[in-house]
Amino acid sequence: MSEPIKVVVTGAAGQIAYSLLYMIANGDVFGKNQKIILTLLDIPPMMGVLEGVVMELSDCAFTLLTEVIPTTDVAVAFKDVSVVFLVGAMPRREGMERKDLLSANVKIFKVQGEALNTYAKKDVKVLVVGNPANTNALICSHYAPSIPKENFTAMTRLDQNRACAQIAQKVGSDITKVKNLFIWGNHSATQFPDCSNGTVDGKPVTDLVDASYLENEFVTTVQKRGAAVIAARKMSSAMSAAKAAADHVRDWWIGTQSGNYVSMGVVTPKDNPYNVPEGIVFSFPVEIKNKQWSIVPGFKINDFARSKLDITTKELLEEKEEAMAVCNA
Ligand code: NAX
Repeated sequence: MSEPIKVVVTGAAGQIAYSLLYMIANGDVFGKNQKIILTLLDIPPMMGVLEGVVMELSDCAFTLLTEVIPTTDVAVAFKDVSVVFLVGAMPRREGMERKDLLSANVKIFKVQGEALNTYAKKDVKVLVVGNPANTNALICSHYAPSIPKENFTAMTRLDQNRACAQIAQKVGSDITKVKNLFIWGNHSATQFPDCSNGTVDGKPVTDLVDASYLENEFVTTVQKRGAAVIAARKMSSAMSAAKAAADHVRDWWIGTQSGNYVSMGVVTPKDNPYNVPEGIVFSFPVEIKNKQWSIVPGFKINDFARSKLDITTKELLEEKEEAMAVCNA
């Protein structure tokens, strides 16, 4: 059994955390041999609810949990932390687009970036789930200059999982046979879910499903899936978001399998293989070895795909500008 690691979940009294905490404490993310000190950060009005979550974690009798620390203090939460799930933010409600949330939420991620800079381990791994996730991750990293930019990522794994589920249903396949569907760009309605490199049981998706479905209905279904869940449930995706956060961090911690890549929002490096502008958080196909991600080069980007990448890039550049203006105000 390894030494315990400190893991923080923010928004710990919220609905995504309610599913996510179970997965972390049960060993689904860091493995069944990794003990965990679980720190739960939320805001003062939620402390009563959080107390109930702490009781339930206790009542689950998880063998891997060495300690559970509920707090409202970022200094307590982030001190010597190894892994952070930044979930806490104002959620999107019916009829709201993610842009509406930007100015409220970006300030939270500025404060949390500064706190991570001061208190966290320098090799801390940070996953941003709270929306607008890509731009929040960028702001968080910007205000934590002592931590490498590679250590901040944004979640597009839910979109990837949604894309895989749509294709599995379309061709009548077991989901485990669907590989290498990627999400490019922003976790928003401009994201580009891309099947052009995907396979089902080793066969190209493009040979199994007609191009017009892949370029139209498939793209919009994945782009608008979050809104569809809100319309049906009157609340945003929670169980599926928690599962995706667990998938994202498990792959970051343990590594991806050879030839089976995953989508992650990462701070774009200068010379990235897909000519995306430097310094935005953009979702690419990545592989992960020794807890380091790298963008997988060489996937074909046809004219249709390039036009989609350009749209989502434009949105991310605009969000960045807006977010920096809010932070500098
Ligand atoms: P909830 O409203 O259920 O929970 C959010 C929690 O965050 C609340 O308990 C709230 O008190 C807390 N919070 C607010 N400000 C905080 C702060 N400064 N520090 C710590 N905690 C704070 O929302 P939930 O459904 O759990 O969603 C959380 C976030 O995930 C939202 O921003 C939502 O939009 C986003 N999502 C992101 C997804 C993605 O794929 N990247 C998909 C699902 C989800 O929509």
